[in-house]
Amino acid sequence: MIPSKLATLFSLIVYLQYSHCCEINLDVVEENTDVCVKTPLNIPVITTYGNKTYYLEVNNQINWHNAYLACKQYNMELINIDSDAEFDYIREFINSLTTAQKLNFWTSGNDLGTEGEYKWMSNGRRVFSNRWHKGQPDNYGGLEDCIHFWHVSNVYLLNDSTCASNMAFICQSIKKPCSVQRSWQC
Ligand SMILES: [Ca+2]
Ligand SMILES: [Ca+2]
Repeated sequence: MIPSKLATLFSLIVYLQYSHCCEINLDVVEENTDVCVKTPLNIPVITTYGNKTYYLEVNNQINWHNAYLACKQYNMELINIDSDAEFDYIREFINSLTTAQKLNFWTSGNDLGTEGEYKWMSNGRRVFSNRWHKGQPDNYGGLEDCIHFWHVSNVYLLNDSTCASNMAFICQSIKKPCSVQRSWQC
């Protein structure tokens, strides 16, 4: 076999052996998978309030639609906020994070269905909140349909923004985190 073909064959063998390499493998312990939720393993920031468990994704900033899908992949929901007390708890928790983690966070609130009629995507309920930044929601430029925790002047309150913006996000679940173990394929 000529050297070039040998090199191609070798490359193919290496690819087949390591093509899955360096992907985090979520090995969720099988027990109680129907009553617990898989939590992602890349340094999750987790807290609880009432019967909810929250996962704050501070390592990846993505648009609202992808944030919604990411939470679904974790068997969770993009956060809905049931009360101002819940908002205040989440805000205080975010304030306790490091400076680098004090990001803008997507919620599931949006008026994509009907302009000006804000609902939580996770449960379909209307958004009733007294925790808006002054003058918000303003549908600025006619382009803002998704609600997020907005960090302005060192204060977190709600704002509507363009859904295509990339932000951190918060997933929620009423299920408890499963036992998980971290493993690498190579
Ligand atoms: Ca809007
Ligand atoms: Ca706005």
